[in-house]
Amino acid sequence: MKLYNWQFAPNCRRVRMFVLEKNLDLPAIEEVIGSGLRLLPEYIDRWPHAMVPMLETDEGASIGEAMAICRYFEERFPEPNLMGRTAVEKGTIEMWERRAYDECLIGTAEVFRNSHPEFVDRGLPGTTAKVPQIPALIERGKGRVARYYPKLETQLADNEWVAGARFSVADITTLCAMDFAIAVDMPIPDTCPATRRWYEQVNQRPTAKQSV
Ligand SMILES: N[C@@H](CCC(=O)N[C@@H](CS)C(=O)NCC(=O)O)C(=O)O
Repeated sequence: MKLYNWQFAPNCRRVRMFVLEKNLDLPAIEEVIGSGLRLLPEYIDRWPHAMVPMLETDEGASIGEAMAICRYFEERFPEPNLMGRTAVEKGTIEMWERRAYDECLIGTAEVFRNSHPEFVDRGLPGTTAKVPQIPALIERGKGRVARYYPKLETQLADNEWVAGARFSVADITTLCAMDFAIAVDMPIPDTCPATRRWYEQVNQRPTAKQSV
């Protein structure tokens, strides 16, 4: 088993933290990022989807998409459960996981990719075609993250963890997305005390540091 990885990338951290929360050793890691924050050409030849993370399984399958890789581990190693047991729990966890990804992680990625000098003509991942940066997306991404924080705050004011009473993959994606937002200068607002309480709590888990 091998994980094709970019250590800084929030989507790769989602997988690393998930595996560590399963009390598993990380798979062999191959770092596939080269100079200029570009994926190595030999990796793109191997995986034309041109994104990380990607897991090569013991069965010889190649699985991309962080949540698909997490699903693979959840099915193979069901305990501890991180994706829900009942229908309601599964739906609720997926809902909050997806919100963290769409609104916080993608919102931040829009800010990062459309402003960073290494991403000129690389406005989107997943292709070697030239995709120009669009400066207007910086403000749009900031607005998306700014609107996400109060939604999460409302949820965390009434719940210990992102999807309810117990830790789940929704907390993992939320932490990875939020640390990306913080790194891109979109910290937790002062108006979000429950989110700050959660952030401190989730950071006490050993996997929060081990996955960085
Ligand atoms: N939907 C994918 C997104 C993966 C993605 O965007 N990966 C980024 C790193 S976080 C990437 O591969 N970037 C390569 C590049 O920028 O060239 C997932 O959830 O895994």
